[in-house]
Amino acid sequence: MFRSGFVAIVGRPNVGKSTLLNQLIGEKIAITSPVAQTTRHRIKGVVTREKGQVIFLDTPGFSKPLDSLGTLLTQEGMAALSEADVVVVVVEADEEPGKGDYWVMAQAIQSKKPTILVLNKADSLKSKNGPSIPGQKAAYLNLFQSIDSQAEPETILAISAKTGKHVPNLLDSILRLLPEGPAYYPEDALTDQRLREISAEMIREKILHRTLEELPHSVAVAIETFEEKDTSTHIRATLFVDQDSQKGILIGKNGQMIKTIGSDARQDIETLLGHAVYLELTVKVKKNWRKDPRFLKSLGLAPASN
Ligand SMILES: Nc1nc2c(ncn2[C@@H]2O[C@H](COP(=O)(O)OP(=O)(O)OP(=O)(O)O)[C@@H](O)[C@H]2O)c(=O)[nH]1
Ligand SMILES: [Mg+2]
Repeated sequence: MFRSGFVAIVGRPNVGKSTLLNQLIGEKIAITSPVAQTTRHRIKGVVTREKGQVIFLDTPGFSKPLDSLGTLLTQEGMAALSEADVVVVVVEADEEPGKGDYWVMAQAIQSKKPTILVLNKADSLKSKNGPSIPGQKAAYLNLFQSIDSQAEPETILAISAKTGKHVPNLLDSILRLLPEGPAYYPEDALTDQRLREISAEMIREKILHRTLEELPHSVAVAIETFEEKDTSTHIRATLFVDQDSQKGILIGKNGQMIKTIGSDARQDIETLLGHAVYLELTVKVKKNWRKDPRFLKSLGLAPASN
């Protein structure tokens, strides 16, 4: 029997959802960073095995919305829950259960979909005096059942999205829960994102990595041109920041920061496209872009529609 369906990966920001998606797919299609709210769109990743096809929906971390962007991010998570056949709630094995996890679990329980509880980052649990895996599993299960004593996750798994440990077990558990169905995507499909969208995301990832403290969420990336030639691709992108002072940070002394970001991003995009990339970056100020629904829409960050 061939099984197929949609699986929403949800959790608070920074728990490792996108890292998990990449590990499941076996390629980097989603950007990751230590900064919360890295993911801004729902991203589909497709895994096809002999037993079935799973379409994963990576979502922005659920958090209390503070502006239009924050509201959009939470809506993306809710929309993914409503589309899903199975829900994977990701929490951090090396952290105590908290309010954010409670909120995400409550949304999953409310969806009434079969739910798998995944304790990620099990690799960073230090064995000696800190919490143990069984202890953490019990603590998170407790939190889950404090919301609804009748509710129960189908499975609880401790994994490492980073190293891949126990990720195949997760995939097996998911496949068992999916209904019989056809392959919705070709066998070799990995994602529904276009290359220009992934490229924009890779530029954003490098900005997050290089300007961690200074520019957490102030940058939006717009691809102006994306010209694929025989042996190379030419990309021009505009980086929008919120304030004049951020423009300086992003450009850096003698243009060093923007040069480094460009060179990091170019390498990743070359790996993605398999040939040479010419990348030209321009920085512009667009005040309060995160509160501007029309601008968000122009970036493809429109409210989720089904
Ligand atoms: N040690 C360890 N670190 C991990 C693991 N998975 C993810 N991380 C790290 O956790 C941070 C956040 O990872 P992301 O995959 O971006 O997290 P996310 O849940 O997608 O975050 P948002 O998109 O902001 O909601 C990154 O620095 C990852 O390298 C893991 O299994 N072990
Ligand atoms: Mg993410």
